[in-house]
Amino acid sequence: MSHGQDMNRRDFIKISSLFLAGSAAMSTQIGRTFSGTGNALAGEHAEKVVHSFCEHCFWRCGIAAHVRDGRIYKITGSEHHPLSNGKLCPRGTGGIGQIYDPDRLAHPLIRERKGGQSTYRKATWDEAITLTAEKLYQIKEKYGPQAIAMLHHGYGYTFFKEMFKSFGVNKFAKPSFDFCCGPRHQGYILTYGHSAGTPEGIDIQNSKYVIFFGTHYGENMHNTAVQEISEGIRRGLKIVVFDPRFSTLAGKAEKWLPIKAGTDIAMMQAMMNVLITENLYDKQFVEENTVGFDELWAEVREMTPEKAAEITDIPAEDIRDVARRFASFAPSAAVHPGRRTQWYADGTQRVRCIAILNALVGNYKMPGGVVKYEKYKLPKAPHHHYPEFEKEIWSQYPLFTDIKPSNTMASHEVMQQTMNDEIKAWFVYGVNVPETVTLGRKATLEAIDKVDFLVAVDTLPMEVTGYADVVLPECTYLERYDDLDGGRPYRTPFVALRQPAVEPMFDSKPGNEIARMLADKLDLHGVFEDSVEEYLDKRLKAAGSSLEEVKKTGVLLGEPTDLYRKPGEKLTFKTPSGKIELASSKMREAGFSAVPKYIKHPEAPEGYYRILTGRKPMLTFGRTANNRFLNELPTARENDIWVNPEVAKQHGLTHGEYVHLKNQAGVVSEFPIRVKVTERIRKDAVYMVHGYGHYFKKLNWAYKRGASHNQLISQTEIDKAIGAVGFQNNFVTFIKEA
Ligand SMILES: Nc1nc2c(c(=O)[nH]1)N[C@H]1C(S)=C(S)[C@@H](COP(=O)(O)OP(=O)(O)OC[C@H]3O[C@@H](n4cnc5c(=O)[nH]c(N)nc54)[C@H](O)[C@@H]3O)O[C@H]1N2
Ligand SMILES: Nc1nc2c(c(=O)[nH]1)N[C@H]1C(S)=C(S)[C@@H](COP(=O)(O)OP(=O)(O)OC[C@H]3O[C@@H](n4cnc5c(=O)[nH]c(N)nc54)[C@H](O)[C@@H]3O)O[C@H]1N2
Ligand code: SF4
Ligand SMILES: [Mo]
Repeated sequence: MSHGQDMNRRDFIKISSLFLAGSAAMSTQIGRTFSGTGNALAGEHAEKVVHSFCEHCFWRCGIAAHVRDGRIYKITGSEHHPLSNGKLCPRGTGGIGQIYDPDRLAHPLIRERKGGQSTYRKATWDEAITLTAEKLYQIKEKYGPQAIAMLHHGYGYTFFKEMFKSFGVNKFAKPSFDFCCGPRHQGYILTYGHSAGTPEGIDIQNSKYVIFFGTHYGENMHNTAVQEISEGIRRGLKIVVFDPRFSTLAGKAEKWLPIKAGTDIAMMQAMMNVLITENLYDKQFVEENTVGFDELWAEVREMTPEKAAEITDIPAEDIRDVARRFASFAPSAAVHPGRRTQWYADGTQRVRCIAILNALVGNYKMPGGVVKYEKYKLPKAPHHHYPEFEKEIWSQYPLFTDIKPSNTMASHEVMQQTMNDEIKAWFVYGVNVPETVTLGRKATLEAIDKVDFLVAVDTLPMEVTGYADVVLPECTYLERYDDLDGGRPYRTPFVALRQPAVEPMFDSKPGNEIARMLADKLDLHGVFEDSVEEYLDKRLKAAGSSLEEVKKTGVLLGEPTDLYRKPGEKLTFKTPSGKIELASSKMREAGFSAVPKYIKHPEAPEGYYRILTGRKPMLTFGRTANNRFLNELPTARENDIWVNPEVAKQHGLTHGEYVHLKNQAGVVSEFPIRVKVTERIRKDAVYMVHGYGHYFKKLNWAYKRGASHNQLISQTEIDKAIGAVGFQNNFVTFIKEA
């Protein structure tokens, strides 16, 4: 077993009955929720509908929580919120399974050692907060504030961040940058001077032709995008999918191109080659609005479709055909930027290829092309009462600094600095570190073992809480206020409110209260002068509304963004040249190639297959793994390993049998995984959904279901420009059950 071998200091918690909420009262609550829906709907009690936003993924759609007798009995899509339009993805409705999860963290917990083994004892909030404050204070006194780091994901972190800033702590990191969307933010910023956005600035509503590289909408369920694509298909939108696997989206495409994994840059260079050699690009747009065309041409002129065909395993004729059709539908055509873009170490340049292809056809601010949404003009939060201090960037990666979100380092750098004794304490908000921070689970656990003090704020007994010294149980998003969701550009600019639909259950508390208690203990006076309601009210009044008003619908809407270019409009971009940078000056200055180069990635050893990963409609990794509402059927509670029939035959595997996976470094999956024999995957790769194989027994529903993707990662490559971590150069073979 790869976890918990070192039983000295930070052994993984295995025993403790105090941990669970699972009381008789809780079971009754669950029973009522699941079976009582029909009655509640027909009943005569007054119903309350509370408008808020979802936390089951980071799209943050508007929800309507339907409450009766103090209980939420269903969650529907808000009709007011522009990201839901009255609909939710399947996970959004499943919030009930999170709030009424009987495994929820019910009380603060403090680690204790008894008889040579660690256990948790139930603590009062005062004890847990006092211990946390004392430890953080001591570490800061002894080593300075730079010995403390906060890792965060999800939307409740903002109050903790305020608290830490006023404490002088400036090391913030989120794995969703370096393990997820870092390359597409930076790749876009380097090229266009602005991010690709969430939701992405692609005018799918008016597109005729959209090309996707990997991005697997339909399995990746980002609500508004899935709605727009399905409506598009009804309207005649043509889709092309480059994916080594026949994804759900590939099933809707006019063309599925089973590209060899890791060769996308060669493919896109060849498409550029066709656009340029056949004069299909928008010459005038390129001359007026871009720099670096000659340098780009010098790089891609050799990458003919014939050459790319050898690399990508896609026939030259198909490459030509896609490039020609893309140009013929342009400017109402686009290449989608994707989301989890840190596949390999060249993610930033791969996303730049996407941005460049769009620029070449001149689709910028054109109906159906690349568009730039605007934000709601929400004045900045009024409560920055911490002393002004120089914000230092702690990342060693030269192009990390341009990231818009206010993180100061990559999450894997927190691990590295912990191994070097520079960081002594972690405050972890909503990150299941052992399964998420992919330096390989083994390397991550070594860093966890090294850290002196670890606090986890979570809602469930996820693996990370099993390594914590203090566990602070936050209530779920359905039971609390958070800060406003007002910083995101969209077609209709909006500010969204998260507000409680019901009271916090058990002894859990909202993040804003926990942060306030910590601030008080640390004598950080004035960080949170107002109550959370007063604070939100002030912010909303500054925007011309009020908390009372916004509580009614959960959103404040702005004027629709003016999306399209006017004839003759002069475009400017926030890049160093003021133009779209086909050759990036910042990449060049930082010592990298200014134009994207194709780099060959390692191949699988004989008998091994590249592990690819993706998403499942009903699941968002740790957030939903234990959700009984979303994973009711036992078969849906695990993942499969997709294997091509020829490979299955070679290894003697049959559909439905269980195997262990072994990676190139000899790591064997802790739990077996079911084989899915399917033509839908190339012969040189296998595929599994991330978010399974949980090893903490306290997760009664998720424990031992399927195999962990993260456990099989032993080899990573870092994108040296921005510090994102590629983990797709890992390969597995099969070990048949005895
Ligand atoms: N091996 C591997 N690693 C990956 C990926 C992969 O595909 N494979 N994907 C990467 C990607 S794309 C991403 S975005 C990241 C995601 O990484 P994470 O965001 O860490 O993902 P989760 O596993 O969902 O962990 C979320 C944690 O937040 C907790 N949580 C849920 N709701 C709340 C709340 O309201 N308050 C608090 N305090 N906690 C809450 C959950 O219980 C869980 O412990 O992982 C990355 N890492
Ligand atoms: N239901 C659901 N939806 C989700 C999530 C979830 O957990 N559940 N998570 C959300 C999050 S945090 C993220 S980041 C997104 C991720 O979702 P996306 O950004 O859409 O997907 P990726 O993870 O980039 O890509 C997965 C797909 O890429 C293919 N692929 C793998 N390697 C290659 C390659 O080298 N080349 C090409 N062309 N294709 C390749 C895989 O076969 C798979 O189909 O989904 C979001 N939406
Ligand atoms: S896409 Fe689904 S899970 Fe994500 S925020 Fe929207 S409804 Fe929730
Ligand atoms: Mo992600």
